[in-house]
Amino acid sequence: MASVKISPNGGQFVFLSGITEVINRNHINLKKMKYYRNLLLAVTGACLLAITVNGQNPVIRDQFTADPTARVFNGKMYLFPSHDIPAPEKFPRKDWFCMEDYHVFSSSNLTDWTDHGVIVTQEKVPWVNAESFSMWAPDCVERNGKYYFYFPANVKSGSGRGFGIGVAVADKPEGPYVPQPTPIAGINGIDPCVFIDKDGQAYIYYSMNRIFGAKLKENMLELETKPVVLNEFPAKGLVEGPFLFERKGIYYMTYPHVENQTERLEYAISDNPMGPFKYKGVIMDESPTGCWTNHHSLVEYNGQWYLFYHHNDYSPKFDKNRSARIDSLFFNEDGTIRKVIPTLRGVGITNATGKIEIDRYSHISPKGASIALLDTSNTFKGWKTLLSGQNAWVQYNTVDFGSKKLKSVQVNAASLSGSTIQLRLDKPDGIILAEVKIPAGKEMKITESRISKFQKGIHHLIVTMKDGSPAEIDWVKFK
Ligand code: FUB
Repeated sequence: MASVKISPNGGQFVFLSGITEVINRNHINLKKMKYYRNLLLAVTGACLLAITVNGQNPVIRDQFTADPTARVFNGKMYLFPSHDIPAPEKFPRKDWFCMEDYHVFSSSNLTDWTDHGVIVTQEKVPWVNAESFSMWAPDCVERNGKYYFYFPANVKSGSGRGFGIGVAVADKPEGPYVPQPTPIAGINGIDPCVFIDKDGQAYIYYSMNRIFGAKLKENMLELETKPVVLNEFPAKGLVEGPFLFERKGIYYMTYPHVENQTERLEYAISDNPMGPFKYKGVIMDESPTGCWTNHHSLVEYNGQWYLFYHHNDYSPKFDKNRSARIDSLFFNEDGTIRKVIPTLRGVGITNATGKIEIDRYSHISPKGASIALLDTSNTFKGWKTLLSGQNAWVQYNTVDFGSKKLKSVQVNAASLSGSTIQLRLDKPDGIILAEVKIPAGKEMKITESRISKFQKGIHHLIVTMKDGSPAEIDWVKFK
């Protein structure tokens, strides 16, 4: 049976409507992939009309999305992030987090996300100080067909102190959500995480330098027990953003902690949702580029675990405007979590007939290849790939070329004195699908070339510099 061997250091997993296939460290069975791809198309075909195509990291590409809490409801992935915005005139702290509302997003394939719009805004919550722009990390859980959205915000002066945590209730994950008139009594904190155990007992966790935990009443709106500090977590270096989940009888408390310079994601385990917890290790190291916060959630979807986290991709100079990312996450046999190395490629399959943003690469040649923003004054326009040296390349994993012969390829690129690039399959010296001559010129231009050796199915795409002057490539698309 035909198979493709993929280099061992890519970490790419493929989401296939109910099935995930390990691409790395394994051989991909192409027949199986074709079957699962067709299944994916059949299942998602009906909803493709209403969605925006936004694969790769960051996953939401038209606004900032921090603190991503992901939850699976009714077989779909829902993303409840907080919504960073650049500080408006009326918000005096230009160097601080600034958030006035929440959106919710959903996806069936983790590649195409629908923005369902604003679900809660500071203007419409009776207890929230509507000038505080403090709608920080939220969570959402379902109980008995109702959706409970938990969010922290500054309380109005006179009605309490600092941060309260409120609840807004809906009949559907997309809303409409109706905020409760008051925040949960007895809580002063941020970053709520709500967990319902198998016996039906609900717990709320939150932070205020330390991690706190308490039982919630069945109505999900009031505390059943007084919050206590969960003492096993570091008292030195900020700890926040608790996220608790259960897997195979183990309760995992995962949290960002500043051990050194900036937050890294750590975890501890217990056999009880209220601990005591035992420290087990690091899930994700500190940001290599200094984004001070990292906020996360872990979720299993169709047999694969994912880590949702954030990074300041669209705001490299100001780390309080962040964007949600997703990478696959794996457990060892003994229940410990393997460290996740952040990727640009993220998760999901990319269709060959859409624009393939190769700057979200899986691998890059050690020399002669780099990425840069297309427009530094509007980062949401995305990035371009710069290929300068001969044989410099980028590899973009898991592109679906489909089953029908594709005849040509379009490349949006610029090259001052002109250059030739090659599109190869599966490895940097893999078969040449097409050669594209980028004409001399300063501006990006679409050039079309014929495909000489079409291959069906899912492959990794490699774009290599053959010769000529440096090239800037925006996207590649097959027809
Ligand atoms: O987004 C504001 C705050 O930054 C969150 O509440 C923290 O977890 C950190 O990500």
